[in-house]
Amino acid sequence: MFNKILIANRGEIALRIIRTCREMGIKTVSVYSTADKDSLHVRFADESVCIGPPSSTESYLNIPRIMAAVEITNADAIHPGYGFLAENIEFAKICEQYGVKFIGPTSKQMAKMGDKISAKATMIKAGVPVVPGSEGLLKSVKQGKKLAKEIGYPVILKATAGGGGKGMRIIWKDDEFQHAWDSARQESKAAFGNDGMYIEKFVEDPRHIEIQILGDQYGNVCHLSERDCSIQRRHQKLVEESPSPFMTDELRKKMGAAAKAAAKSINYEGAGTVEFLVDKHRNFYFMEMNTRIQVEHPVTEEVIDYDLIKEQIKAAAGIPISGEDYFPQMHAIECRINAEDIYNDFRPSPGTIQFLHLPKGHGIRVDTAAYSGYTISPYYDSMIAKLICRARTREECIQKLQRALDEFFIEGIHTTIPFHKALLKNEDFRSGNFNTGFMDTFEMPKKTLT
Ligand code: MV4
Repeated sequence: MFNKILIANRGEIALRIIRTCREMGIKTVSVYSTADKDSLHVRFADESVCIGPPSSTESYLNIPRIMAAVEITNADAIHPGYGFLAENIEFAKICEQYGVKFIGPTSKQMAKMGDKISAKATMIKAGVPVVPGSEGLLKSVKQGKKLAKEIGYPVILKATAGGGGKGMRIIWKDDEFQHAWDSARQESKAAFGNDGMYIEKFVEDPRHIEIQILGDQYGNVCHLSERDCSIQRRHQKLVEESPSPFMTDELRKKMGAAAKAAAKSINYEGAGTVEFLVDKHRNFYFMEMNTRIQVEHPVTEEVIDYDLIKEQIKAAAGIPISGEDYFPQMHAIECRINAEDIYNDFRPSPGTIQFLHLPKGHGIRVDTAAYSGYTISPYYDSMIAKLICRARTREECIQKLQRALDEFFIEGIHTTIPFHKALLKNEDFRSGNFNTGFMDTFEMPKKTLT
């Protein structure tokens, strides 16, 4: 087992990793920017190293400075958390060369899923269902139009380097193709430095359902069931839950098997997530694989009663898994509490939390690094807490979330709490009748006092 893990991250996930390390008797090193000098991840780690000014590129994304922190603290592993360097192939490669264990897949495994077109080709070979579309890069508008006609409109144009909906265009008819092509290529060139494009049949009103998987270094893979992440806005998840209200035992078996086949085909080690689009007929299609621990991992932890960070660390240390799958025993829902003004287009609302009161009690978990007096910096993302409730049924879970939100007080900044309260009253949400288009028509609550 590792002696000392350096956590190349900040905020709630850094704290989350420190907690598991302490339980496992592993020493921890935090790195931090000057903006985070008073953060809990700095206080709770055994050692901490300042790696630069607030700007991410000069601190949490700065590989030489992080490797210098590894050097001076003699850490033998790095946990990247999510975001920042978690899916950076170059960083994983440098860790390998340097002889410090990157807690996650190898750079080679990561690279196989990094580029969308090659990931899709790998999935076809593994027998995982993918959306019908172009095989490989599109070479021209002419070729694209010809393929689109064969597949049938509407189609969706995607960037091979894409993510978060960038460089993506829905095309409804032939004469929209040229414009979509030009603008999507320009956008993805600017965002990723790569303008490779492909097309797929556009799946209308899909659900976003992802399967958590875990692999060891000996080719064993298990799945840990699904999370439904259909409640999103501009590709930002707002709420995640497990089990999915749309899931059946049969579909879970099929999607679980497909996710395992996906992971096995690239010899995947560590925790990962296979994302699928699921249409109204319960056809499912591989979308992409996330080669990291995700923000919403607690939902899975709560329903199967398992510490995913601990399993990630064990897998990275070379401990084998049994390969047995896990199924939800409870229902869990996570609400992301962001410092955003929901009455102004979810605009970020950084600032100082004047007063913080967290909900407590049976079945309630709050993952956060915030405290009364904590200042949310404009340099990083706006998530300040994750409220996760667990109960035997979805109905009880929603009741518990409502009670918890009613005793959640954050003063001094705007938060997404009023949105979550309104969502939980929505009949379509309550009945499980939602897909990724839900937020396009959801009516925001009226602004009230208190
Ligand atoms: C799609 C799709 C419909 N059909 N692909 C959005 C992010 C990117 N990773 C893939 N995305 C989509 N791909 C086909 N063939 C619809 C989306 C999509 C979406 C997917 C998951 C969650 C939210 C979404 C919101 C809009 C579009």
